[in-house]
Amino acid sequence: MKPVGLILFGAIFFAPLIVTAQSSGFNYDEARVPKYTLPDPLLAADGRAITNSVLWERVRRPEILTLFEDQVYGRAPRGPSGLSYSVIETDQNALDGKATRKQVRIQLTGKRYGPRMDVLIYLPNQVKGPAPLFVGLNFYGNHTIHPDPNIEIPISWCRSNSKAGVVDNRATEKGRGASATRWAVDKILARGYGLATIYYGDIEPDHKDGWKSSLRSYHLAPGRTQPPPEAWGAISAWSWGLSRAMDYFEKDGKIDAHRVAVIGHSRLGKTSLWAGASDERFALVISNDSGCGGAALSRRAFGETVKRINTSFPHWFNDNFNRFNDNEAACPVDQHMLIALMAPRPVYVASAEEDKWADPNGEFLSAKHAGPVYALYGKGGVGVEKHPPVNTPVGDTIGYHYRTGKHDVTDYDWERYLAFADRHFKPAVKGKSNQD
Ligand code: GTR
Repeated sequence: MKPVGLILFGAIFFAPLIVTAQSSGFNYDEARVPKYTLPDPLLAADGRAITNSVLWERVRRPEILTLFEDQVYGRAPRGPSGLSYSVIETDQNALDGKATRKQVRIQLTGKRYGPRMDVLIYLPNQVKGPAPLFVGLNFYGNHTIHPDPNIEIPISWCRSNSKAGVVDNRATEKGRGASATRWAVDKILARGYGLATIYYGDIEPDHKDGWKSSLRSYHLAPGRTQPPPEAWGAISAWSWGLSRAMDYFEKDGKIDAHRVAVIGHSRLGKTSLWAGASDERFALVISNDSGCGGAALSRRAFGETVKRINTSFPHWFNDNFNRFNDNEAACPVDQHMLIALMAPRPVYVASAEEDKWADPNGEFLSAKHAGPVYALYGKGGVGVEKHPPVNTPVGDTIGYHYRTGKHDVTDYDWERYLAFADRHFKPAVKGKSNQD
């Protein structure tokens, strides 16, 4: 097969920095998207055409994964050989008896000291067997996702945000429930799913020197004072933390570790995608408004660009990714190949109309161009050629929607994710699917 040679023409909840729906000096005009050619996910480095799922899994998938490790997110170390954790709190009668709450402390080095993260878990009491689960990182502490007064408040560094109750870079009581609109806890439980969340700053504080106090510093080779250019960046560290949560889920008999969906918003959507790509135990992957370095095609340079993201957030990706500043075409991968790494698992990409910074069309096109890899498994992709209208979900094993409104996670998004999970997971409690 010949290279496809696709020629194409082509803020926020308490966001940390001012994330605007549009920033000046960046392109928001579809007519000004540069011409670009996407690398072909089905063409191996040695020129071989990848024509079936065996070749994909043996040859091309490992190649693409390695490219993303080396050039974009960085190579993460293996997890610790033994998982060191303790259940620090549990209540079988939480949320008016609807849920069992567990708070589990995981030591990230595998030893009894050093960096640790707290996992908050709600499991639906009406489900008798192991429950399927959504897991996602949060921005300001587990206590922000629900007003439940028993949720532990993190002790790790937090980005300034008075609305989220952060004082002097520490979380406080005032933050309880501050981001509850983004976590449809009641809906999730009523539909028979559990929910687990972790404060991402427990894994690594989100600033350029955050790695020095995080587990990344525990993995520096002797004699080194900086991670090497291909080493893991913060996104990779955060997704590594999600994998450690998965290590725990595999040990908890009340959780169905084969039906865990990983979800994330914005930078944490970039993280959920990388977690799903690098750890195939995640059975379903959701990207909510993840944008540049997440679902959006970098080559479109629409809204946030590679140069801009590497400049604003030099710690998110590995140092090699800087090579593609103003030079996206030189990158051997683009983000449709990241989506393709989920195949044949279900993956959902969501965009919002007012979130131009994240390039909704670029997010859609990534989802669409991952389709040929899903086709190797006989699975349907987004199922449409053109970007769908607002509030019109599409897709089979690759789901996509374009919601009205801003950069956020809303009940509308959760309704779609629950319907998608219902379709692919067949949970114990039947929900009315709003998508079918
Ligand atoms: C912005 C960044 C986006 C997105 C967002 C967020 O400042 O430009 O890529 O990640 O932050 O995470 O809220």
